Amino acid sequence: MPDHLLERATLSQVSASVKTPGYTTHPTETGVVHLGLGAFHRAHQAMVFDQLLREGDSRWGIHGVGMTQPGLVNKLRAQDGLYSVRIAGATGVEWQVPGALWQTSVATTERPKVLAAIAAKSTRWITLTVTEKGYTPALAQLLIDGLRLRHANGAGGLGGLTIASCDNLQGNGHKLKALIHATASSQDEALMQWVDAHCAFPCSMVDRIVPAATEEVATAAKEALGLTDDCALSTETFWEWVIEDNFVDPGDAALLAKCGVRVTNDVHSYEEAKLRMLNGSHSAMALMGAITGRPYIASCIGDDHIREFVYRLMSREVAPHLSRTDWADYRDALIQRFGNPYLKHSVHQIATDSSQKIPQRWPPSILGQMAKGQSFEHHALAAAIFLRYTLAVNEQGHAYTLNDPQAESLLAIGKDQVADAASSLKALLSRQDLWGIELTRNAHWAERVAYWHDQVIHQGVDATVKFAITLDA
Ligand code: CS2
Repeated sequence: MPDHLLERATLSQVSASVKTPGYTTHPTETGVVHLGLGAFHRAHQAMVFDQLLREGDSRWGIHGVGMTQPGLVNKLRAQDGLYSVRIAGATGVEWQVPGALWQTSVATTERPKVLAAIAAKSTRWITLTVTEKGYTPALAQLLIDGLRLRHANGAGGLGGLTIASCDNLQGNGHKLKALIHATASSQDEALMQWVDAHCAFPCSMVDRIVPAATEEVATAAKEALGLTDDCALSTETFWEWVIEDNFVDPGDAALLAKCGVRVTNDVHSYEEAKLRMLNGSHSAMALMGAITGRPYIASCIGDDHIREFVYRLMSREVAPHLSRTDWADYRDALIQRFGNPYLKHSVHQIATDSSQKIPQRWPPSILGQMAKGQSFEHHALAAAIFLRYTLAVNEQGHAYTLNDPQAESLLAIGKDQVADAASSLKALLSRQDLWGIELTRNAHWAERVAYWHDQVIHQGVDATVKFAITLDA
């Protein structure tokens, strides 16, 4: 097998079984600036834009911005923005090389390039996947500076932008717009008026399971492509993108819809179902897996008691508060998706930033159950498991790292939990940033988490989960 790198010059050598762009990947004029060039964007939105480019609409080439790490951007540059994606589902496996990534830059070291891209005439959209913890004043300042440049260039007739947050946050478009307004200085008043009048901030729900790249996938890519690909990704067949019908160019709605994107005025019901069912179960399983030594989500859902736990969590405690009525089908499909053997989705990857994820994923269901006087035992057990996770050592005695902006405070809370459970529980459950004000004041919640924590510490996670699913609560 030749040891050539996947790049524009070698694209024609890619094995015929692999779907390749089939259009000229354009070097400079891009239509979308994407902030947060992680695996997710490259296997989700970049593939939707690839579809639009395939249909001959050249306005969807991406300028991808890595927020901090130059490593991935350098690798992608060496490959002219090309990379392969293994798509695995019930019907088998296929490989595709999307071609939408035309330009790249790193926000920390190439800021002027990013600002110029936001201000460029050809740019129509900004999309963002900067993760939950990325919604900072620094992000807003980057956008404000880019928009200021665009506004200043506006004499030449530049329009506003559709700015679509695609992170797992409820009401993500509203949150981004509010953050920009809160960060803008008094000198930016005219700019903010222009932003309000000419830019659109649609809310979005995005869904596709895309684990971080691994060596195993790179090896499989070499086999499938006949070329070396240092940026190969693996994902599932399923994908969903639901976006609010709120665009600067109203014509974009029909174009996206044609590619399978759901354009609607009711993103909220999709967001809440996805965050609480998919992501809520993901966080619970990830923490269980980290403690019990299961490496992947598929290894968790593959065990009957964990699958039953997740099924009950979704059916009994999440579903009653959703406005999406087809939740039973959604739940069953999720359980299938979690079991996809190709994904090898690391529990430690999902447990990363738990302090930023849990607030969106669990409290709304817990509060919903409380309001109806219904049981929240599954979530209480999940919260107890989260506390056990902060011990940073699994049940086999192996230490693991807590990758979390709150790691220091969580480790301090968790370290004495075996000897002094009451203090750790009190410290964790009084954190309003995690649970919200109402839950921190709820004695019944605290009592149930303490009950499950005692079980987890003394019986272990598996025995406790097995016991929990025998309860009819
Ligand atoms: C996961 C998500 O890492 C995580 O926290 O729950 O990345 C999840 O895989 C995606 O939201 C699926 O759409």
